[in-house]
This record gives sequence, structure tokens and C-alpha cells, in this order.
Amino acid sequence: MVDHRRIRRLNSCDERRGPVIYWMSRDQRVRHNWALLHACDKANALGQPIEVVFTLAPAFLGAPWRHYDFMFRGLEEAEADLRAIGIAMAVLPGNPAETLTAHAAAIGAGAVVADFSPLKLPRSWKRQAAERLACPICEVDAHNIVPCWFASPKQEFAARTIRPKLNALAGEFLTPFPEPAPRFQPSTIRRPPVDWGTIAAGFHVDRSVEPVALAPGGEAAENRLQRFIGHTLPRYAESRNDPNAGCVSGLSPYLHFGQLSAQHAVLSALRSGSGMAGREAFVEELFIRRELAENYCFHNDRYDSFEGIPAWAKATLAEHAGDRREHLYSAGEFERAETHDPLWNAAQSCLVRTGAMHGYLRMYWAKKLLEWSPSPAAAFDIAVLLNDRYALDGRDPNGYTGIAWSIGGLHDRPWFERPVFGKVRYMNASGCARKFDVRRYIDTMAAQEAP
Ligand code: FAD
Ligand code: FO1
Repeated sequence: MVDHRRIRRLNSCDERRGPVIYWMSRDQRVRHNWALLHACDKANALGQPIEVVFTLAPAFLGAPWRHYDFMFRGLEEAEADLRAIGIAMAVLPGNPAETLTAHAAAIGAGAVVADFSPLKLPRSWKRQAAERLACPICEVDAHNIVPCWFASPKQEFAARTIRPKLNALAGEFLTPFPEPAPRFQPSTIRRPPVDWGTIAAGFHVDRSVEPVALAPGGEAAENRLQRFIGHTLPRYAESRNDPNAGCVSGLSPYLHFGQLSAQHAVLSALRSGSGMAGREAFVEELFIRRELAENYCFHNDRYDSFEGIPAWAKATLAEHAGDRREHLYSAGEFERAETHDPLWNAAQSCLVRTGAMHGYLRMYWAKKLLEWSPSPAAAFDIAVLLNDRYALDGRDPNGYTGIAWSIGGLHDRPWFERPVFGKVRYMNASGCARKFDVRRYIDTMAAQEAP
């Protein structure tokens, strides 16, 4: 049922009789999940029970409470959805490679199916587990439409180089999910419901970054997708760069935590009757841009640092390293939105308060970090720090790639040379003013800030 090109073996152990584990991490959902579908295929073929395991690492790239609150509540819904089809979930706190391997040995697992992430940390978990497991482990790319390793064997230069490759393969991979969802063999593995309250209460994490109002979970994601398609998708093409227009989908936290399938979202948009321009623009972002980001992180292990950016950008930024910075701020001043620029401060305050920043302003936000930091490398690190600490969709390939695009010209080209930026594309407030009503944005944010 699952296209074999979406599956990669991670060790060469022989199959053995025993329960099948779906090691859920990136794609924290039951519906439209190729990894879960493959695990159930395998369990049914082996005549074995299946269970889902979530390994709760002691920390994840500095994520504070805001992200765990959203994730735990989404996982609680996923657990209930699994229970409804007779599948149990186990949550294992500790080092994922150790806890997964120990659990697999304890239940005599016959096979482990993992989902896919291009990030270094989840990849190291799976690599260690693959070495220690006594049974086969494979990973299924349930996050991308075209499996990341299949889309391209190398780091792509820009959207224009990966777009033809993705579009050529869309016919084979942008396929509908089996509906109705196949009957999973009710599992004989019984577990008490996970005690999420105790897990949340006992989880040691920085609680100074508080939860946001956004409702988590697959059902909220689906509602938001349908509302977006029904009401704003038609205006998406012409208004997606206007932070005042409210024309973006707001789906990124759901996509980041895998509570929503990008493939399902693209199929839903394409099936809708709404205007072609809006659908094309949305698919360009959700399919092409997002899978370009996956390609970058998969093929460049310095994706989370200034070192990963293209050589031309490193060279031009180095030439201008000594240029006078008209304004200089520390990470703390940026974090507290204490710059001279009311637009930048409004965007930063919104990020801290709501866990979100409009996509157009994210570009401006990062480019000003480049302009007002002592060095491009420092700017990159501050951008990653603030984005991963406050953005609900942070710690995502899209984030590292968006920062590398803004500060390091990744997937972009050289522009007219200027101080500090060199030939990296420049953005400024007057450029924003040509795109949207800056005053209105600042006033709207100020009104929301007011107690
Ligand atoms: P929509 O415009 O509704 O787009 C729908 C989906 O398409 C998004 O959810 C996302 O999955 C994808 N998408 C849209 N724009 C991009 C893009 N430029 N690159 C890759 N995928 C895209 N995105 C994150 O998911 N997490 C981040 O931490 C993040 N940090 C960013 C930092 C900077 C400096 C920049 C310039 C961009 C960043 N982005 C990040 C990409 C983009 O801004 C967000 O995906 C988008 O704003 C999310 O809002 P939305 O879901 O309403 O987007
Ligand atoms: N995935 C896990 O398997 N275990 C975790 O403990 C975990 C914590 C976590 C915290 C914040 C966050 O943004 C993501 C987190 N994820 C976790 C992983 C996530 O779903 C993906 O695997 C990564 O985002 C990689 O793409």
C-alpha cells in the first residue's frame, strides 16, 4: 500500500516474529500517515500486533514549555484516535535510542517503523537505535509528498532547480490516501491510557515561555485547513505578503508537529474550487518551498549555522564585515524588542506573545538582525535562538532554511552591493511600506499588547 520508494531500511537485521512498533516522532497523527499505514501493513502481513511508541527526550533543541504544551495536547488526541482503532500508545521518557531499543527488546519486537526528519538530532536517535536493535528498522517519509531522499540526490541550488524535479514526480506521489482508512488489525497489546497530566507536571523544562492560545491537535488543524481553503485561499496569491490581510493559513505549527499532513493539505487545496492563482501560490509554498527546505537540511549538516550558507554569500558578507553598523544590539535587546525600529519591535513582540510572526515580516526581521548585529554569524545564531525559543513552528527545516535565505542568500542570488549586506538581498521599512500599511500593523500589534 505504501510506495516502496517512501521506505528506507536503516539496518540489515532479518525479520523476526514479534510485534511491530511504529516509533512516532515527526508525524504525530493517525490520519494520512504513511509511516503508520506501513507499520500496520507489516503487522497484518506478519500476523503480529502493533503498538505506537513516542520517545520523550529530556530536551529537544532548547524547546521551552510553549512547545511541549502544544505537542503533549496534540499527542493526547493522537493517542485517543489510536485507541479508537484498537492501537495502544506508550510514551517512553529518556534518551530515545536507549528507551526505544530497550522497549523493543522487552516486547521481542519483530520490526520497528520510524517516520522521517532531516534534522541531525532525530537522525542520530535512529542511527543509534539501528545499531542496537535485534530486529529490522526502516524509516518512512510521511512528512513530504516526494520522499526527500528520492526528490534529489544532492543539495539543490534554488526553488527553480528543485521545482521541475518535484513536479515531475508529483503524479506518482501526490496520491490520495486510502479511504476509508484501512481496518487495522485491532492490536492484542493492551496498555492503560497515558497519564498526560503526570507527564506534563513532571517534565523539567523552561516554563517562562508560556503556552499560546492556538488550539493544538489534528481536529483543530483540519478545521483551520478547511476554513483557510473556504475563505482565504482565493486571496492568498495577492495578499499573502500583507501582514494586515490575514490571508495566510496559520498551518505551520500543525505541520511542524505532524498533526496535519502536507500531502492531505495540498490535495484538499487542489480539490477546492477556489481560484487557480491562490491554489498555485499555496502549493508553491507548501510543496515546493517546504520540500526545498527539507532538501537543504537533509544534504547540508551545517543547516543550523552560518557555515551552511553558500560560498558567494560568505565571501560578500566577509568583504563587508568591517563596515560600520549604524545600529548595534545584543541578543537580549533584540529579544526584548528594544531596537529603534517600531516595525521590527512590533514583529518581535508579536512573536514572543503569540508564538507566530507573519512570513513576510520574518524575512524583514532576520535581515535586520544581519544589519544590526556585530557579525553575520552572530546574527544567524540570534535568529535561530529567538525563532526556536518563541516560534511555535520553530526547530523546523523551514526555519533554518528561512534564516539562511534571509541572512545568507541561500536559494537566492547576488543583488546590488551595499554596506553590511554586500550582495545579499536587502530589505528595509520603506520596502515594507510599499507592500503593506506599516502604521496599521504597528497599531494593531500595540492594541493586542495592551493589557
Ligand atoms: P502559509 O503562507 O499559509 O504557507 C503554508 C505552508 O507552506 C507553511 O505552513 C509552510 O509549511 C509552507 N511555507 C510557507 N512559506 C514557506 C517558506 N518560505 N519556506 C518553507 N516553507 C514555507 N516556517 C516554519 O515552519 N517554521 C519556522 O520556524 C520558520 N521560520 C522562518 C524564519 C524566517 C527568517 C523566514 C524568512 C521564514 C521562516 N519560515 C518558517 C517559513 C515561513 O515563513 C513559514 O512557514 C510561514 O510563515 C508559516 O505561516 P503559514 O503556515 O501561515 O504560511
Ligand atoms: N520528537 C520526539 O520524538 N520526541 C520528543 O521528545 C520531541 C520533542 C519536541 C519538542 C519540540 C519540538 O518542536 C519538536 C519535538 N519533537 C520530538 C520532534 C519533532 O516532531 C520532529 O521530530 C522534529 O521537529 C524534527 O523535524
